[in-house]
Amino acid sequence: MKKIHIFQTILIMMAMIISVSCKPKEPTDLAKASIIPKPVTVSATGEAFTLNSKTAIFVDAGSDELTRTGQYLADKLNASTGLTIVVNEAQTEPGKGSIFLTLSGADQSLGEEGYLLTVTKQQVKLSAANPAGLFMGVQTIRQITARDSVSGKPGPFRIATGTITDHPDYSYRGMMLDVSRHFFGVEDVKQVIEYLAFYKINMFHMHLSDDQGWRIEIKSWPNLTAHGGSTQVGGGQGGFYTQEQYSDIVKFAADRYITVVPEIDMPGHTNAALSSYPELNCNGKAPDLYTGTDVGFSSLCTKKEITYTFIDDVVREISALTPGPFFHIGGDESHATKVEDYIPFINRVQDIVAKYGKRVIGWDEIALSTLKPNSVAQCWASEENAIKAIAQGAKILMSPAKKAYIDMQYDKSTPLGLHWAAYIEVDDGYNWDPASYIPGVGKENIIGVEAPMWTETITKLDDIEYMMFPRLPGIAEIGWTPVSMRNWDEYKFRLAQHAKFFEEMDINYYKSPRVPW
Ligand code: TNX
Repeated sequence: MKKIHIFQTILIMMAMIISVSCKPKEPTDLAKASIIPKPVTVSATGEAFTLNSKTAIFVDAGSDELTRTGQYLADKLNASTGLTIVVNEAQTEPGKGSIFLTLSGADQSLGEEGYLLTVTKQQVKLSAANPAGLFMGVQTIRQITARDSVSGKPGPFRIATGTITDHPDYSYRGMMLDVSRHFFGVEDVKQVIEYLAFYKINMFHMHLSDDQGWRIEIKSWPNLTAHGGSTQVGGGQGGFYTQEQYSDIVKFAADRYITVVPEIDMPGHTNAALSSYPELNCNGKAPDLYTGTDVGFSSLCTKKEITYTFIDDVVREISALTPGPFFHIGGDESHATKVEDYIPFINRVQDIVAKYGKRVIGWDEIALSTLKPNSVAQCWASEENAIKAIAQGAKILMSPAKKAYIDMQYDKSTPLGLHWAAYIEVDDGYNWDPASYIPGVGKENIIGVEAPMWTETITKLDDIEYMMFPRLPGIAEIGWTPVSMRNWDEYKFRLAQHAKFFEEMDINYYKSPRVPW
């Protein structure tokens, strides 16, 4: 009798445990959603919109651009939910069960990239003043679509109800990829761009030339790639993008509201070009290709006229393929160029870039020259140069190596990366404010923030992922979310929740001990 009683009790307890664990964990509190970057305002209404076989996406009728963004959302949601959501053009106001992307009636103060997301039990409505804003809002929808069952079976998927009003703090939120030290093919680059989109990064800076390799076809100077693109750090095969491939990357990025910023580094970091064309050297002799990792030993011959013909051709050809406003001229670590040669060189190159309708960005050393007021100094090392740049009316792009360099090792034990600037753990990379980092350089001087990924030690996509994740989401939040709303002790829990996205996207990420995964 007693035994039976105990047995019954155990059974009841087991049933209770099972019923508790099978109970849907309803994501009905929008305020608790782990969105990165953190939106400006979120208000929750405590219910949920359910995605099911009847869910459909609607976009304003007559816009291929909105249909494309709608399809992008459908593809992403279908991949994660297993549903087959389709995209329709809205002839009338769509009703129950719809996810509606619209530009009509939006508050213009949302700006270029802002959006308003209103979720009720009946409908998800995303509105924005511009298509870019809708795309940003789509990323939020992706991040708040949650599986509400813990039974292990797919779905049902839900979106918690409430309202999000959101817009970025800085207009330039970027990542740089060095494709020169090690070359990365078009598919790898597109994968990186896809990751950037998820975190609302809107600028992709491609470091297309350096001592170790020239990576973009220039039709008027074909040996740059034929010879100069033929190897890489360590002596491996190298590679380059044809103009068609580069345009394909630019288009892939543009479809995700990401602007490509091409960089041709000069006058230093030019051994690959110097090795391809002897006439670019002051002594007329082409050096051998270089596959080491030293810096500061090469220079275009600043006194030869052919150098400027060369630069004109390169800037002209690349600018013609680049719809974005910027052309990055490098300008860093020109230790092999005398400063009295460097200054007039940079001045003249700024004119060439202006001639092709582009705005100059250069590493902070360009502030030694006479900057055009619309030029941008990318601050990586020298605070003095940053001050010099703003004194000339130029703007600053913040990439301080001690904080924003995602090629730095996380700590002594992490296998990839360098540490000349710092070891940058995930919290170090998050805990800084671009607008108070350099005394005298305030928010009004800064266009935004960028995380450079130099690739001396990075040889494959897996390595890029390991260095990007989970630091890149932090840079994205620094660029998007006002500093007053940022706090590591709160962010780290949101970041931990993103492990599920990393896993879904098959990202090789660093499981930092500082993040409560
Ligand atoms: C410095 S940062 C460089 C690059 C290296 C990088 C490695 C900058 C403008 N120049 O040439 O790749 O350090 O972290």
